[in-house]
Amino acid sequence: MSQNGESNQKFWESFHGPNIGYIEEQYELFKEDAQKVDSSIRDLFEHYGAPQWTEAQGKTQIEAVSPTMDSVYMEKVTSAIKLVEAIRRHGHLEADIYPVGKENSKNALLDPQTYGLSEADLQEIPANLLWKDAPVGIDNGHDVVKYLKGIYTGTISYEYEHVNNHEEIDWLLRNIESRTYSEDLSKEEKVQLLDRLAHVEGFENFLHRTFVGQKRFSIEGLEALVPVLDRVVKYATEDRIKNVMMGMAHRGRLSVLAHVLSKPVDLIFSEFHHSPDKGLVPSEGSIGMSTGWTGDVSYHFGGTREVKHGDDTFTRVTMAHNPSHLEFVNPVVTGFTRAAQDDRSKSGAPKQRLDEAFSVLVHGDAAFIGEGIVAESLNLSGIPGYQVGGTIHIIANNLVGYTTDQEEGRSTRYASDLAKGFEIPVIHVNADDPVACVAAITLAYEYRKKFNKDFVIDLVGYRRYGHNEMDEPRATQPLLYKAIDNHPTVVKGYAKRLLNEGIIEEQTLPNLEEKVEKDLQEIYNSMVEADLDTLETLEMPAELGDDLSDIKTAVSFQTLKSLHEGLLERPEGFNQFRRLSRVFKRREKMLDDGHKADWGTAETLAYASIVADGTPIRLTGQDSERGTFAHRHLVLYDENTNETYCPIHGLEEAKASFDIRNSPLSEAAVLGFEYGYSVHAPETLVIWEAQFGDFANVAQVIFDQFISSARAKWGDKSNMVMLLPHGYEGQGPEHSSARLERFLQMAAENNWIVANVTSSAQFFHLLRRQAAIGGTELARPLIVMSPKSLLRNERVSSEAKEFTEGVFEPLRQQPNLRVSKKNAKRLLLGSGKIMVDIEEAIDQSEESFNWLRALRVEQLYPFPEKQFIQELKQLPNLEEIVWVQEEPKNMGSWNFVSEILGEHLKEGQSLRYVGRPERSSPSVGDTNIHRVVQAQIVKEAIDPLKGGNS
Ligand SMILES: Cc1ncc(C[n+]2csc(CCOP(=O)(O)OP(=O)(O)O)c2C)c(N)n1
Repeated sequence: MSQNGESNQKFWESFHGPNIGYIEEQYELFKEDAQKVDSSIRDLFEHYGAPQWTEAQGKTQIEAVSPTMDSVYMEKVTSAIKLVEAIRRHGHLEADIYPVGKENSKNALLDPQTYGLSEADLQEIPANLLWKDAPVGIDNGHDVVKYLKGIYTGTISYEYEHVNNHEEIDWLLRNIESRTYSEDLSKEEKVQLLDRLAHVEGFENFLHRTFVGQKRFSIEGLEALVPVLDRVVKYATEDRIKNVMMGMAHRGRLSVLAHVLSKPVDLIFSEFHHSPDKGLVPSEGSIGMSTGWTGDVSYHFGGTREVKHGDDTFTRVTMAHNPSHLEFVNPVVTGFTRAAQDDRSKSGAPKQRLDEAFSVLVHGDAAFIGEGIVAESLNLSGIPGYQVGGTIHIIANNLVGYTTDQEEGRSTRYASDLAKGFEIPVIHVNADDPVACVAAITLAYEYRKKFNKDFVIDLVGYRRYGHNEMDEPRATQPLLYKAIDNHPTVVKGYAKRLLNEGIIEEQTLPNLEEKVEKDLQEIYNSMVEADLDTLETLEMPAELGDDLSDIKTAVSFQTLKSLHEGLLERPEGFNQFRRLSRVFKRREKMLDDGHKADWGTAETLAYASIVADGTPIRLTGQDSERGTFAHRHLVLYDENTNETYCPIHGLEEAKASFDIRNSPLSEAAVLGFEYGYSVHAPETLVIWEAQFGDFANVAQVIFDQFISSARAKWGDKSNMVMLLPHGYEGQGPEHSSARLERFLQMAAENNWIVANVTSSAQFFHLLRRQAAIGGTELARPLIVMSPKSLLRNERVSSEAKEFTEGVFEPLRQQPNLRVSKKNAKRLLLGSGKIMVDIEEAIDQSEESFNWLRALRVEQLYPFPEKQFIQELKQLPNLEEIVWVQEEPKNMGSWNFVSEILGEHLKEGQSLRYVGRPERSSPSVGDTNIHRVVQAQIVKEAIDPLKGGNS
């Protein structure tokens, strides 16, 4: 109910005699049951409170008037209120948002006749009955309808009815209807806007003429995107926000890089010059120049720009490098943003500072609604571990997706409709009206600043050329392109408007165009000799060749013990779940003589020691706080209060933050986010854990386009860790394999490490080594085939001295074989759980195995070839090398290792595979069959009689 009694009274006083009775009747009904009155009348009572003339004036006037007249008039008022609401809600249906190719027709929802209202009816109704904030000069219902239609059906239109927060709706309504952010640009600003647009158009024209037949995915038809992004940078700079993180696809990227990111145009020219004639190349692939050594095409590169504040501070604008795969950059950019916002310098959870950074994402209209990663990414926007205080989304809507029309591309009215489910306000704005576009971004910026929520601007323009400049769109969109061919460019249209307003002269635009062209030509001419012909070939950084064996990862017993004890302490009064207490009780002795530390303990100690070294950690994944297999328990719940406690936060020794989060049920967006976080926070050890390893394939694009190749393409470094539970345990085709083969197939140029380790100490050292390379040239990601049943297997537990003395061993001895090297006839090699199964079988066997030597390949990539050769040298009587694996032959490591192993065979020696045959599905479904097959593999691997393939 309104707080302002005086204005309430004024409102009710605007009702005239006959209506008072009607209102009173309605109010009596309302008091009985609010649902008994029409919703629009109910709104009035809820908003303005009880009618305030009730006692004083009411009765006498009612008697004087016929009740029929009351209700007729009130019906009109109610209808008019409905019409006004319809304009707010459905105004976009008639809005002038399409520059060309489409037009909104009159809509019945916005027609007074639909509500039984004539112009005269509307004129009879006082304005403030329909709109309490009606500005001066808006006197009656007819004025209100006209005015609001001007606001909601012009070149800018709004959708915010799906937002369920009253404060937000109220803010939006007030600011939209009072045109708070519909700036009246000054004369000077208008001319500046024209100048900017002329530069954008001139730049595109120059590229078009100079680099004939090359793809550039021109911005033309959506030129207003540049001044819109200019505004974002301006506002962020004024607010001294340290980072603006941008992400966008190919469309208009070069113009944005040149104008918003200030990428030198000569650099862009040079990249074009080095590209082959892509008319002959069907895909978007080509060689360009970059900070990586294999490079990428020019319209995938990002850039950074620093805008000074006048002192020694600045706003850094970053455009993320982008793969061709549309929209997958979105979570990567928000990951950058969160990394910039989080203060990780102290123990405990990081402190998020929203004013450090925010994200702006530019989307394609077809891609925004079509690609599922968009929904996944929007779902992160309100989740505590992932929210970034609101992202501004701009849909660069050019009506067509490649050659696909909207009707073929979506089931929704607008490309932006997906955003509505996330209660994100939407503006549709006509890209031919640059002033409206500036107003749209201003409102979006202010909304984000106030509510820290996402905002979508659907920037509706067109595409002057085909999908790229060599595509002929007239073959697929003939009518649209007839219209586009006859449609003036935005700069021409805007210049005409300024000419009509008397702001510029006839010659202003031609002069401007000539100058832009001349300047670009001069830059081009001046660089032809010097720069255009020098193609720099880049090499992989030498540091990536380092095998990381010099990194010390052991921790002194004293430190380890102290951390261990600290981890087992609980805050005063914390009621730990009783059954869990038994788990922690068991852990108490694990570092003592004669005891061993299990996987969960070793992992926790690794994290504890890493934060004690001053390196922050962020660990996320589905159910990662507890751990899918309930081994981790790094977030504990008080049995009585639900309060949580993370033992790592309680450590006195911790010098950096530790963040652990259960992620939403997403792989692609969450992995993209974590990857982005790790690139932007190189000093942090970022870990993503898949629920089961095979679900990682839902994030395949992030592995292919970012994690495996971003450094070679773009120079982006990451040391992030991916824990992918893997192992054949009879759980069927979808819970067995993390598709190890795919990671090995993509392994090259030390792009990542692929490991499958079989002791808790090995895991401890591996994690610590990974933390140590963060932020250095040595950095590279780590893929771990992590355990499931081994988490509870005594055989993988390690003694304290393995933590205090050891290092990570890429190649490891099978523990329970004591063969003399001279006698060894068979060298059995394998990786991961199968080697533990074999260890068990050897223990249970009567056989002496004095002919068998076995090694575990704990790091599959880079393959520990040096150590392997060393080993071979000591086996003079070797007859065969056997590779054993539990994955089918066409999967797992066989295809990868067979080539390496084969190269080292000496005369008379053979290489043999033991494992499952080639299969289309990773495993059988029946547990019993699994057991039989698994046992056969183990048996054959250690069978003294040589055999063929199992
Ligand atoms: C994941 C993915 N699928 C398909 C493509 C091929 N492709 C590149 S652009 C494009 C059309 C995109 O349309 P829209 O999102 O409207 O952006 P526009 O190119 O029109 O600016 C397609 C299908 C791609 N790059 N990425």
